[in-house]
Amino acid sequence: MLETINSPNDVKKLSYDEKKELAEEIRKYILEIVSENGGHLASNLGVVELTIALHSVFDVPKDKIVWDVGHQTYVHKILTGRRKDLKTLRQLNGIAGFPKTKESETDCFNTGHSSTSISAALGMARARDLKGEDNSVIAVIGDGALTGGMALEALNDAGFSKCKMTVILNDNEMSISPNIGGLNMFLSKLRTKKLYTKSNVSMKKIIWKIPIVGKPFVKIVQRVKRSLKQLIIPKMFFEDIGFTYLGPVDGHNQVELENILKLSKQVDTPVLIHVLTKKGKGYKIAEQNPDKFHATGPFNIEDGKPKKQKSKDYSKTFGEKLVSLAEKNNKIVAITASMKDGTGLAEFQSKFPNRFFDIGIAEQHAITLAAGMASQGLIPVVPIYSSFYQRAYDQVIHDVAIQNLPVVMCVDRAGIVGQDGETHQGLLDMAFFRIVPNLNILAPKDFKELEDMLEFAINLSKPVALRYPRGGEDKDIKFEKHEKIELGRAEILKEFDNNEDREKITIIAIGKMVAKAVKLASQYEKNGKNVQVINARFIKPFDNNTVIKSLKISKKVVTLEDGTIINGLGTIIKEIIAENNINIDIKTYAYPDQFIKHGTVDELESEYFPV
Ligand SMILES: Cc1ncc(C[n+]2csc(CCOP(=O)(O)OP(=O)(O)O)c2C)c(N)n1
Repeated sequence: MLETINSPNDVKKLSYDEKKELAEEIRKYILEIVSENGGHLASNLGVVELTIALHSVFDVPKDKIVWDVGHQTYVHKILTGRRKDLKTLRQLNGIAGFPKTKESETDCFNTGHSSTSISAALGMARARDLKGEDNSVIAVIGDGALTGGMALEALNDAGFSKCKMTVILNDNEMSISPNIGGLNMFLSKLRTKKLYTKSNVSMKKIIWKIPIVGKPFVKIVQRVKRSLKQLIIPKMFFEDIGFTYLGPVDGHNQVELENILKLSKQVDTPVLIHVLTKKGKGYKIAEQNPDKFHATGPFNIEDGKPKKQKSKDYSKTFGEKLVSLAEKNNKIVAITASMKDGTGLAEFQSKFPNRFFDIGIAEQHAITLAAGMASQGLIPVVPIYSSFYQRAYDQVIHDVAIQNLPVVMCVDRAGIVGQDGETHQGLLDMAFFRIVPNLNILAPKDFKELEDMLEFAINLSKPVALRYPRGGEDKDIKFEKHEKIELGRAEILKEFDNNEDREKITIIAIGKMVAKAVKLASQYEKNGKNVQVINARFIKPFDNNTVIKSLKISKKVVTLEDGTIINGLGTIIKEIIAENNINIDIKTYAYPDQFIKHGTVDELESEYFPV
């Protein structure tokens, strides 16, 4: 069956029995590929019937489907002519793990970060109306993504707009971990409200039995439905803010799904369809461990065990050190924006449940919440991935930095993250944080330095951004030296050999690139140069004195950093050279001013760094 599907038109021709078979084959195919390449498994297994239904009822690219986060688009890619290409999923020059307009005209909007779909879809719907066109616009958003502020801002606007559009709420009760929050409590009432579900089903039966005889009829039915629902559920949030609420519907029942989608097409105002799905559907091990199989590396299908054992990484090192510091200091609290496991906070949560806060996919709220706590004497530690810190930029400036509050902002996954690609690369944080007054910005060269820096940051009583990369330490370089961390002090890892005439070269690096600096130094030494290696440690305050001393006696300076070439370490050194009239050659290694595609960390680093 799968071999015959090359476009959505092929899906439209199938009977319901054939679609059932297709769904099974798609699950098998996705399982095979993700178990080889890694990727987002459980969310994709959960949306198989929903995606088949969408492509049965709507016509892409004329109709627009905006996938929130976009991690659940493997089925969509299979059905829109990329079945064979999916084998190259997330590989260098292969197809992306998220929607890409460049990849297919059926991907109408790029996503990767959560909670953007309703805004984008409303934008498309308004554009359609202004242009006098008549296509459908659909946002598909998970219950996790609905906890993000942007989604709520967009619901507020969309409901009031009266604009024709459909929001599909894909409710599997999970974010990456079990979903949290008041909205989740509200949704669970909708999921389980027996009375409501019953009446809804009979209402649907009435609607579907009567042939659709035009829009006026639908309007009357809507009005009747709304008043009935108001009687049954006193606070029908979605309806109250301007949406027609349809559902809940079983997200694995092909017939019901397609009927409700067809019905939604008849409504001229915003519609929200509440679809209940099971994360990991069809693969028992993922159904039982949906959080573990949200995103996974390669694994054995038979037992779900990873093909490669995960070694210790920076996030785990951070988590363990935080627990040991929190044991001695009860002012320390930890906040996560729905990324407890990814950021290494699981142990903290189990040891200090009262001091741990999972606040939903809400990075902006996380930072202002932390600022509020810090204003009352607590020491909030907030690990968020670098690319998601982009969301909280104004909160870092307005709520933390201006008030000089002691929030420890841990910038996890800083630098290249690899196969999630351009939306997830953490290449901008040094550049955008550097210009924020009052902020202290640090990056460790290895695990031990991360532990020391975390302790330093917690005791500093000032705003700190502490950045560290995805993965583990450098495989080749083991650092023996770990000088005490002092504010704004660099560490000289290797001094010049004195009394020598060999050409002097200063190599300055920060974070994980310090290991590369050491390797580069030995290459230069083999070529007869006299090299000094400086571990900058701080981007801000920067250790001008140590660096100027070294630059003044060098012929050349080389900088290495895992961030954009603009406004990072290289820029700092150029500023120092210009301001102090130093006559020196400079070579900067950093990422170019571009969005960096997907590929493994090693593949991408070797493309941009010499060692
Ligand atoms: C701004 C932002 N923060 C965090 C993430 C990481 N993230 C990716 S998917 C996800 C959970 C999404 O849950 P939901 O929307 O319910 O989709 P599901 O996977 O359950 O289908 C999270 C937290 C992200 N992509 N964007």
